[in-house]
Amino acid sequence: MNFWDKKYQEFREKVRAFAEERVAPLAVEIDEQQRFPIELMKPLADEGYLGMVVSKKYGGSGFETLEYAIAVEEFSRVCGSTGITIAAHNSLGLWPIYAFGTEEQKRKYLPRGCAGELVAFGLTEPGAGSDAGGTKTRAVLEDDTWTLNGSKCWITSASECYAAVVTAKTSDEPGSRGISSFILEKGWDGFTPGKKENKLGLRGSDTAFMHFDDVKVPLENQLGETGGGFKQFMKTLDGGRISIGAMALGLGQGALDCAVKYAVEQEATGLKLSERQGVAFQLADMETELEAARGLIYRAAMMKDEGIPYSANSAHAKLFASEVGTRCAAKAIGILEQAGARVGEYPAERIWRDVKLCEIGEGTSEIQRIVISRNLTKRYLETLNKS
Ligand code: COS
Repeated sequence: MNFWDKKYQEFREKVRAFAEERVAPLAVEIDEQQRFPIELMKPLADEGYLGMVVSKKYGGSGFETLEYAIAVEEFSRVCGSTGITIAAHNSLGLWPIYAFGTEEQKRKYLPRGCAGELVAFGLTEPGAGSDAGGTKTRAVLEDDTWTLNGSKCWITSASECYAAVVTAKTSDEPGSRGISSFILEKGWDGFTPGKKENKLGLRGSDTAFMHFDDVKVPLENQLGETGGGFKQFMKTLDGGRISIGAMALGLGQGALDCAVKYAVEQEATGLKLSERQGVAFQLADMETELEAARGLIYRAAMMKDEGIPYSANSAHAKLFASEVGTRCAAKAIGILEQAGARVGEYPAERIWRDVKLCEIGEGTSEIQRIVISRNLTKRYLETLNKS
């Protein structure tokens, strides 16, 4: 598998054409209005973009992770809000059901999800963000029914989803050990979306609280074994981080494309901006860093599909790409000067607001550094033990 194969180039062209035609025209409006573009869900699903990580057996489009990363990159290049909606639904909503669900759960929930009804992922809580083991949402089992109480926050598609996978504490074992996970359906008594976030960026995506008030969850909706929820969600985030890296890469590429166009079109004192070294060198640095990020993301994607442990690799990809994306957006605004500072005129300012959130969502840059450094020391200690 080589990511420069014609197959992937053709796939990218196909996604780009769809993204330019159907998504790009909405990007400014949904950002300004903070409007979730519900009308895009069916066309996206019809093209297979809302079931990318699921096999055809369960209604998905069965793409490779590399193709999925390319798609998220291309959608994010024109609209970060659409990028996060696709990424969160595929990686965080569908994937845990696909990876850990029973046959019945897969048959029940995946086809609807792949057909365009969103699935959300409820991990973060007001008091448990980076410390995911600090979950306070509680589930108590009685007569084959769990009763859930608590709240989740910063949940992508919390208001728009039809189902959600969520974690809750099911025993008093300390930290991560007593956490289990569940599939909940919208419309169940006591399961309600809460206040919508007024976000810096990704304003056309739906981010809100989720509340559980004595929600009755049948035993058959428990996902995986009791006490296994934390590890499931960590594995889910390992995959999700590839797609957040791809989002940041697409946003950074959008910033570079915007800066190159401006630098070629604008002249100052008889020279095109692109002919001035101060600008040209910045463009060169942007492309170099984006290519390096692309390599990390595609490598992690290929490792996932090959079954090679990739936890640290997806953290490398997410950490590097999100910080590169932010640098590229800031440079693009600098190159555009006043035009870059005017809201809504060029995409650079929107990209800068959107891509900053890639440094935070699905684990902050500091969390990625924890994941990477723990893997590093673990590998070193394993080498010592072998020698
Ligand atoms: N895959 C499989 N298992 C994993 C894992 C992974 N990626 N990461 C951790 N585990 C396991 C550990 O091996 C450990 O297992 P044992 O108890 O059997 O030894 C268990 O899970 C607990 O792990 P750890 O001790 O590392 O947990 P910590 O509480 O120290 O937390 C971090 C680890 C900080 C990495 C975790 O809380 C985290 O990722 N936080 C960020 C959460 C996040 O990204 N939130 C964004 C939400 S989505 S917008």
